[in-house]
Amino acid sequence: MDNNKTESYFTTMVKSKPNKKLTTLPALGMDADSISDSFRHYFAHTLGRNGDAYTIHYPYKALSYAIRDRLMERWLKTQKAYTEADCKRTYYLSLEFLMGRALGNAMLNLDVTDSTTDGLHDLGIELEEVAESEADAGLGNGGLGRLAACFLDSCATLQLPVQGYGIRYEYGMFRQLLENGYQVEEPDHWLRDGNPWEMERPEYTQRIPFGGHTEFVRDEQGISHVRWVDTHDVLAVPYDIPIPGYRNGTVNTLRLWQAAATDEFDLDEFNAGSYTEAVRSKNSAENITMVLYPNDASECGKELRLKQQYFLACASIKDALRDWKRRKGNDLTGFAEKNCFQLNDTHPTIAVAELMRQLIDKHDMDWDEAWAITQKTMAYTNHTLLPEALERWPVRLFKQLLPRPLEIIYEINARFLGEVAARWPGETDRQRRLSIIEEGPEPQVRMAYLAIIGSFSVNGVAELHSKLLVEGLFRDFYELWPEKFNNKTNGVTQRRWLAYCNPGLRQLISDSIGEGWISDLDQLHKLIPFAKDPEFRKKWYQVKQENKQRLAEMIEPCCGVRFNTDAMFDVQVKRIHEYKRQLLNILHVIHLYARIKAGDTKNWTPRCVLIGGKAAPGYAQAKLIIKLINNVASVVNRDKQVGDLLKVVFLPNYRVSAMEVICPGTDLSEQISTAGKEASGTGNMKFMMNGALTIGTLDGANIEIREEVGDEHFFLFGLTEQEVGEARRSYNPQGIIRNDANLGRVISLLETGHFNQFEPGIFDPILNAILSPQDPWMVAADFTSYVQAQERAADAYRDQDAWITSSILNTACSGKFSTDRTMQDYNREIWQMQAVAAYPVE
Ligand code: 26Q
Repeated sequence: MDNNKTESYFTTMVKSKPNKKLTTLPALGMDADSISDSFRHYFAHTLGRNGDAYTIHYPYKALSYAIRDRLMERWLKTQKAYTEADCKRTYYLSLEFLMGRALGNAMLNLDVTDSTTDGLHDLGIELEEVAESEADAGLGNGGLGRLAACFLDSCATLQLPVQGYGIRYEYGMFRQLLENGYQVEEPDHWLRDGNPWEMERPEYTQRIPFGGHTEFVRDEQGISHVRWVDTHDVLAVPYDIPIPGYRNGTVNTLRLWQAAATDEFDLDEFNAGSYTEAVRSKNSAENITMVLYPNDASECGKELRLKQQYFLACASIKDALRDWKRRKGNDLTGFAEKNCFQLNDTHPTIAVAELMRQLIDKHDMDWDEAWAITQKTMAYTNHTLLPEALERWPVRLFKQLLPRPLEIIYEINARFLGEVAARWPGETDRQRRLSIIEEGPEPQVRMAYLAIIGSFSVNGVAELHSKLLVEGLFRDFYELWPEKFNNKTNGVTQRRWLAYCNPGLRQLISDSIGEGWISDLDQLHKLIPFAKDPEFRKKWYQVKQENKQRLAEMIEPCCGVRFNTDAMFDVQVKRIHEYKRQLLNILHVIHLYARIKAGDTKNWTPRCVLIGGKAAPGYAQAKLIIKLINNVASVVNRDKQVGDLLKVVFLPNYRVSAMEVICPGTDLSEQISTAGKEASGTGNMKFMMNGALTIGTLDGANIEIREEVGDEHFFLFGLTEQEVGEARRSYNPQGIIRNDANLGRVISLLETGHFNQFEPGIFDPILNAILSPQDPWMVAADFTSYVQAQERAADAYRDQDAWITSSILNTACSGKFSTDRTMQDYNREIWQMQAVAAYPVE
């Protein structure tokens, strides 16, 4: 620690000879009796509960501790194995880790689900009820945060020394309620009842500076140094969460930082006699990690968010350097060969400047040496093509909060622009375009540019996305450094997203092809021949029906609507955003309703449409789309003439644990973004893996999904990315409406207020958006082709034999979309680490 004031906050570390006795314990049993014994120990002795009356929370806690103990021994061994192997490590820096629930996942990976079920059963307790009482760890918005969680799972399974660094938000993603069809947000105080999955590690607390100013000082040799002084410091206290690999004895770490006030008083306040004011100011420090920003696609420009970003970057880099010095002493040569920082979007990108600062100001390195290390250790992943989502921070704010990192950014920029000028002499316009600082009345720091300049690798998250990045947003940088740019197509972990969430299908698959697919998803290819087997298809159908039943049972109490499992379950769950076009989906629902009302129901396929997702609290148009979905649902679901031909619901509070029930019970997966806007999508992969067919545009990873499964098992529609660009120039929604009677009928139902009889005019902003020639999302442009694709899907569904065949093939061809493959790609081409086994075999 670079300030002994911090050290006094905690007990000083005891230094003694290595003492093996302290940590050598007999391995804990994994059988039903051992687990039941541990469970009762925690329930009665630690938690002090008795068996006559208790809330479900206590069995949950007792079981979590029992399972955690079994992770702990493996965790210690894994960390020891990494130290002994002296291996290269990667740090995954992310403002979001959307972990969901931990208990079921830990039991699956430790292979104790069956023994635990039995052990608890003997005590008269149902495991399922216990596991259901766990709150989701919702420390993320959506795709990017869940991707980070899947990455950690795969790295532990592949025995890669990857550690996650994130923030321990006191409040995670808000809970979504509906009032009169409108989204209402409620705080998610997920830590209220304690979190058995975290270990506080106060001994690794770091001190994070903010504010103040910089000054030059000369040392005895006359060399000048910069000091960042008069700072207001905040402590970063780490909490570690175990990340178990799949049955391999490896347990990696997710380290989450929580802000705490230093115990130093503000002297001015104190001297002014204001003791209570001085104590109160602890709040402002602790506010830093209070809440996750629920904003998933636009930068918000809030000071507190920038503080969060620096807090994470500074604490994590200090921690990585501390660990290096613990193992290797003060010599930092070789650091770049043994460490890598993967930046999850631009959110932690201030780490580029912060690593430079720590190397130069704290480790006395010269600029060139520090820059060489930085450029060899930083790698950046981009997750968006929307220009409005590219992070920018006002220079003014930066200067106030982070004066020293800002100076370093200026210096990085000056040297970089020098290179640009040398390569393209006289091209001042190019220099202006490439500058990290965007000039204007309010100059801004472009975080993506800092990330590209400071990294040796820049990747997109699906083939199309990576291609569009180098052709568009980052074109100038690609011209300069083509070798930096690469693609890493996203994935999802099949442990959570098939083995754990779909036990019926897991059993059927494993009975047919063995269990190898759980750690080698390409083995699902072995299912292909089974698609021809009528007996197998029948079993596949039965599993799907059971999963649809389970989903229907989740929906009914929340939405008051009963889904008939004979109908096609048509699902779109994801963040609500105009580019994802939930609006197009609901327009199609209105079209189906209009057909029913017109008696046009020959060869009808009954459908149950499920839509779910959260809107950013400040995103009015997205919130209005939720209201429209709910209003349409209440008209459709009440209509006797519609009956079971069509049902529509908006499921409130979509989250990881809801998806675990939704994706196994889905027939048709809606992936309908405007082409070129969805970087990848990962929900699309979860659905495919669970045997849903996709209706989708040529966008993000949809393209690769269709390539893998074959176009006859995918319902394609819509303009391509290139066609979107061309059509935009003369886009005329009114003309399209005149030429498509179906769309005309839908629009007039909206215009006449059919879905808002007592709320006149509320949907005008939606109508205006559809009718505008400037509509960036081109909803009207794709309507006709979408309806046709929906008709193909409906017809296909009526041939159940063919549908099930396609369903099997979707699962069988989903091997590419495992994050195991994604992580192997990252490791081969970016991180270049050796795997390290903690146990020889387990
Ligand atoms: C930025 C600044 C200030 C406040 C919030 C944010 C912010 C937070 C979260 C901006 C963006 C996000 C999340 C983005 C995200 O989830 N992107 C998705 O990433 C997935 C994983 O790569 C892709 O599959 C999706 O296509 C992409 O939309």
